[in-house]
Amino acid sequence: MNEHFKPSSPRAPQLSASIQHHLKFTVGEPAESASLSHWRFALSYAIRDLIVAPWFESERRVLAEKRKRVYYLSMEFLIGRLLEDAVVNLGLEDETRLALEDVGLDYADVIGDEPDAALGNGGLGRLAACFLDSMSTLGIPAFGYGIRYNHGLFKQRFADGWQIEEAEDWLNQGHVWELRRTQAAIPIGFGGHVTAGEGDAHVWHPSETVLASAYDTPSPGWRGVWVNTLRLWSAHSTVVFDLEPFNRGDFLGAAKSNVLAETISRVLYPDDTTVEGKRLRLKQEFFFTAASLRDLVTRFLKHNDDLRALPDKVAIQLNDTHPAIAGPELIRILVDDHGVPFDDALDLARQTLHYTNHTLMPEALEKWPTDLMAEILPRHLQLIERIDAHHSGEVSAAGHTRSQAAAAVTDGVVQMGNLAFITASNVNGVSRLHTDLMRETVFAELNTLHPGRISSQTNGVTPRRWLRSCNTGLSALLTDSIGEGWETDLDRLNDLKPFADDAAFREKFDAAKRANKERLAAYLQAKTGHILDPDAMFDIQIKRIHEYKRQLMNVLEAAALWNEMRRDPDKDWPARVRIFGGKAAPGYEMAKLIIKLINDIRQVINADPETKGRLKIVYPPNYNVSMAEMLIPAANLSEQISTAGMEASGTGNMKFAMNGALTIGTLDGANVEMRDHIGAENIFIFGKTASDVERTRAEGYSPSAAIEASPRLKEVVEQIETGVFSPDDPARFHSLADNLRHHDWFMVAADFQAYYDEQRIVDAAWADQADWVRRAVLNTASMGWFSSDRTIRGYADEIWHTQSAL
Ligand code: 26Q
Repeated sequence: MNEHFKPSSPRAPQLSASIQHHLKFTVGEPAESASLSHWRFALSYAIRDLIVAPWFESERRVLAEKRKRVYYLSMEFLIGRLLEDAVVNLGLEDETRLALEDVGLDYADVIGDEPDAALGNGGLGRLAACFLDSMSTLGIPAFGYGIRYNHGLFKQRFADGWQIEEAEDWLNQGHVWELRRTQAAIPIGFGGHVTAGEGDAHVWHPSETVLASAYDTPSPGWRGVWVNTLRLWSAHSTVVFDLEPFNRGDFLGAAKSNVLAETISRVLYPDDTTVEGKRLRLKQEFFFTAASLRDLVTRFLKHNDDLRALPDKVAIQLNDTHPAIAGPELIRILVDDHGVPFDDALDLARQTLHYTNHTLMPEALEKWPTDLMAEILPRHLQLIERIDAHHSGEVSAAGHTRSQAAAAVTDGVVQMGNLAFITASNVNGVSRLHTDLMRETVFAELNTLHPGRISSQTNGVTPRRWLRSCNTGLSALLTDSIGEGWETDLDRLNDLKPFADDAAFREKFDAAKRANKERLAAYLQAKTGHILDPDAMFDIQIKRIHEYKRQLMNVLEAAALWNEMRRDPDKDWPARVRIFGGKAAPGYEMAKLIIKLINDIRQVINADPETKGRLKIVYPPNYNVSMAEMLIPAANLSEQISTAGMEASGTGNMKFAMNGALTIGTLDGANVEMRDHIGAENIFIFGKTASDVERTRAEGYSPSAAIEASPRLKEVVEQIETGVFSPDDPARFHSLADNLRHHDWFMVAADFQAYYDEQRIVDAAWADQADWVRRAVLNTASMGWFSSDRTIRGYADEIWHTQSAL
């Protein structure tokens, strides 16, 4: 077949006409002078038009059928680009390609022109985005609620190998997908005082009020049949403009109230571990949670008259504790605004709210000082104390006692995890291991007091974006071999298993991988100047930079391998490219130092003629969702090497395996369940288990002894200490090396040798290419269970008790 031949579609001319129409009347640009961005806007409007009718129809159906709705409250929605998602979900790729070709444009260029909406830090935010896609695809009526940050996650660049953060500006050209809802502005108060009212009711007199205005983005499911809404809140001043100071010539003073109010939704907190002791963060949390609850209660009351029916029509999922003020706020709405007695209000809130925990790390569990709470949310602090007292009473009445470890308020601090647990009917972990550990550690006592409240919902990822869109070559091969429909029924990938032994199929599978690697090599060459050999093994670790994720162990192993290659240059070393991607929280000094170390080691290794062509390190700056979509399909090896017990689930691990990468990893998070599905023989597992880690710590772990026991590690640590990788500043990494020798909380030294040895097993496996590809096929074939559709069905059946409207 002529490769330029494309089947014509009756919809192509219509789409072309619509694009032309929008270019002229919505964008306001003549075709002759239109830039790539102008065309991208025109195409986006044309596609958006096609979503409107099913969007209205979905809403109409929910109301007509009086369906229960899910409200997913999340501080983060890491949605990335939306145009390709919409085109692919609507099934309009061929038509779009043709329409763009008509005006001399390339589909990938136009798609690639859209800035990422980086309204999240990492896994938790991306999970929320995958869940939106799955809820829409499954036809589960839902709203996502979050914040419309003016500036999403910072842009990362490297200056001499150090991370530099710059403000991100995704709204700069305007955002095509959102619609501002001026009717839906909600006043949100802060501070002030409380006076007693009738019965349990009180009156809160805030000292400050800001307006929350709603921006709606449609979220179309597969084939655009069902469309849910992502509603993001933006903060504005209640005062239009302060004319009085302006007229006096005090221009700064005149702008003040607007600036202060808008600060609330200005930036995303670039932190995924440590609790920022900042009042602004607490204000952000309350701002979007309160706006969302008032919005959904108003919607409920439009169609129902009895608030006691709330749990029948509404399920609220709290994405971590960030929106956990929802408990007290919902109770406040019921008690203070609607006269519901406190005990009934607590009951209703509990039946409506559900809480997902994403971390066990003590420093990442949110805690708010009660004096800060009293200052910003005085009524909520009263309610939290009352909720806590009520809970304590319940526990005693049942013949138990409750220690401070299970209280919502202790020693002048509000424990948001405990508060969320106490005010929710279901609390879930995000993988089996994580859920088990939750039951044994952070929530051990609350779990005994409320057996059955904790459930496990292992994460998943949307196969539409993370397979169908980002890997068109493999997707076409899948459809050719197992037929259509796998995009919404990912268990069908199982049908691929017999093909693993079919050499002709393996060749095609490998050709798809090879094409993805070539595409990535071209992209990385343009971005970093590095020339990559697509025949080399692409070994990738992409995620936030954190000590527990152990990018340090990865780069130390690369350095140890380099030493070994120089010692034994005649050995048949396989060619590898080690690719890193990820950002460090700006205040996280050790993570930033690890970035610098990776870049310093990269420079030394890449400059060595002796290992040239065999080992190369690449670290493209500003890793984001779009870069992930390019990297993941091109990976041969996926690095999932966290200290066991610390990665709640991981979701990148799933994306890689689905796209036919083999995993080297620890028995942590969802890796454990991946091994169960993939089979231990098709995944490279090494190192300490979660219980080994616990035992080693209890016995008194000595990192210096571990370093002594591994000559290869010892050599690398000494090289770092003597400035082999930082000749301009030999002391640069002394703090890092000291930490490794004397603390090493994340057990890099303890696992190093096992990791090194496992990497040599990977080398040997790579040498047998046919068998490697066979295992890669089996990885893809085994990953059906990790679709976020399966996860959402779990939430719908076991937590929300909602049904598909389809
Ligand atoms: C809290 C307080 C103040 C400022 C920031 C934060 C904050 C922000 C983001 C705390 C945590 C986060 C993000 C956490 C996160 O992404 N967790 C990841 O969630 C994924 C989805 O469940 C899991 O797969 C990962 O294992 C988990 O690390």
